[in-house]
Amino acid sequence: MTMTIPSLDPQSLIVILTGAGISKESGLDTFRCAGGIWAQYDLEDVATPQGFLRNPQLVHGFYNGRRAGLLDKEIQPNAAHKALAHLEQAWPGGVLLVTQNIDDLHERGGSQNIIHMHGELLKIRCEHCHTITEWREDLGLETVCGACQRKGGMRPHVVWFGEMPLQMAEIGEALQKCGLFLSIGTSGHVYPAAGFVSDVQQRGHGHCIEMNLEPTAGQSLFDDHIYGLASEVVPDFVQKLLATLPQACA
Ligand code: BJW
Repeated sequence: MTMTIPSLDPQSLIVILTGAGISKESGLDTFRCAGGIWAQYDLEDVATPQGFLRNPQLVHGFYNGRRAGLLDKEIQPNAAHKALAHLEQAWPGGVLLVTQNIDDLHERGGSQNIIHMHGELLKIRCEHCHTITEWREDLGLETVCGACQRKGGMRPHVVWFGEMPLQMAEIGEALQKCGLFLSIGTSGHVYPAAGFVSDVQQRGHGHCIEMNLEPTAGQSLFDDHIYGLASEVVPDFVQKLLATLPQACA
């Protein structure tokens, strides 16, 4: 496969948006692919505040299952997660990784500068006192908040439809100044993440590349496209991008 490598000032910031596709080869389901999560569950039931009010047990069961799945020993970061961590260590201008994923595979792959804009599966939040707690067990209506000692108010620390994604100001600032925007393994159906490419393009500079198994709905907004498995195209791209650095940086 031929791959266009942009000529990029080594001091420019790289912003990377990732979605469920990057974790697919680690064994986690995507949402909208055939047989994916939304083929098994109605998103209105499990990924909206209204669904949680209607049937909290169903929502807790949904996230308890996914949390247990994530903690399975078989689920490990793949070559794409690791390559992005390597890029973060080696790129002089800095890398901000914005993930829509609630798994912790980027952290386990070695990335440090991460924003989980849709929250984290291994954290829970108290709706009474808003304390966020790391959590690796099942969660339920009986779970007591370790901070305020009340029960019945604990929920997964995730962002459902209709809720505001996290750290939007920081993301917006980075999108305003990045030299390269990479979108990896996301279908581009969910906003505001799907609009990040337009935010970069509206500035009139900043190169945008889509990496996915196949063209997405927003493909025409990107300057370049790299199609293939994330575990193959991402390490290849990172290696080639780092090879453009002057010797003193590399
Ligand atoms: C591979 C691969 C491999 C596979 N290698 N690739 C009408 C118009 C516009 C917007 C709206 C509207 N009505 C409502 C809205 C807003 C709404 C929205 O976008 N709805 C759309 C459905 C229309 N958005 C919201 O409500 C958000 N909040 C919000 O907008 O607040 C107001 C606001 C205003 C202004 C500024 C800022 C905010 C909140 C969205 C919350 C989304 N939550 C979820 C659940 C989180 C917790 C959980 O995980 O359970 O987030 S939904 C789900 O979708 C999850 C994901 O993060 C998100 C994105 O999915 P993703 O990652 O793209 O996965 P897939 O499955 O769709 O795609 C996978 C891709 O990988 C595919 O393309 C494959 O080809 C590819 N792939 N294998 C490479 N091996």
